[in-house]
Amino acid sequence: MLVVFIIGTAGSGKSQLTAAYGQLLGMSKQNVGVVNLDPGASKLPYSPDVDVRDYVDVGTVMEDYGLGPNGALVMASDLIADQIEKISHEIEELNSDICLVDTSGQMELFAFRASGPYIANELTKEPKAMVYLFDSVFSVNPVNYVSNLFLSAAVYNRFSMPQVHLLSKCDLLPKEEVNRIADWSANTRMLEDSIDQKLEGTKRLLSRNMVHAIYKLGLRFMLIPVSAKTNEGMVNFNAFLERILAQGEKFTY
Ligand SMILES: Nc1nc2c(ncn2[C@@H]2O[C@H](COP(=O)(O)OP(=O)(O)OP(=O)(O)O)[C@@H](O)[C@H]2O)c(=O)[nH]1
Ligand SMILES: [Mg+2]
Repeated sequence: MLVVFIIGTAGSGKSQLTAAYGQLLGMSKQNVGVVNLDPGASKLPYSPDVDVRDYVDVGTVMEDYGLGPNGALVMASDLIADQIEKISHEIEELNSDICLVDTSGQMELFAFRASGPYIANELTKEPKAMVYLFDSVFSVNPVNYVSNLFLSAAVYNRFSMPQVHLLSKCDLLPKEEVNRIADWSANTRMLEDSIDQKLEGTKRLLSRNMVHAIYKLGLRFMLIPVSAKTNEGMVNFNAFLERILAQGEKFTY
């Protein structure tokens, strides 16, 4: 079994991608398991085989501990970590070829608290990969794009797992914009040109230096445009994931 975590900033399309990719894999006769790891999810576009909401209820946590919604989500993440053995057992019982794990709406809950990497490690000893989403509309502005680069690098640093990068919701942008953003990931010079054209003053200087820092660290990747709505790019994404995993090498950066 291979376990694929879907991660990204709030609203970047994690749940829709989980649903669409799960469906696509199902059509190719693969045995797919889908796990919801987001305790705060209200409605999901798929029916999860394993659901952390069966273990932790955010509403109850708010009441029991006298917390607001965000504090309750933080607490919920820690409570999930306490239940990891049972959740892990449920996942094993699925006996799937591939298991898709939809993560918390608020990325920092999963990525930047101690419980996230703990959960990811303990959930399964099977091979794992991380799929990091760049929201298309958000990524049009080079400042946002560069900030997201840093976030994705921070996630890589936290989890040290093979990491694939997708440009999600690509149906929302004209083709030229999508290609331009994809080009930024392939060619730093192009990103620098856009920064010079679109940004001024401190933002330009800072963005340039941030790109250099990432470049110097050797943290590089290709963004694959995908849409969970039209399924554009999904086959490409699947092939990429398969190829890299088959080679058993790190496919990030
Ligand atoms: N046009 C378009 N809209 C999308 C796509 N994927 C997601 N959306 C929309 O973007 C919004 C957020 O999608 P979700 O899949 O819920 O995103 P998420 O990252 O799971 O969100 P949270 O878990 O709340 O952080 C919803 O309104 C979706 O309908 C896509 O590929 N194309
Ligand atoms: Mg979601």
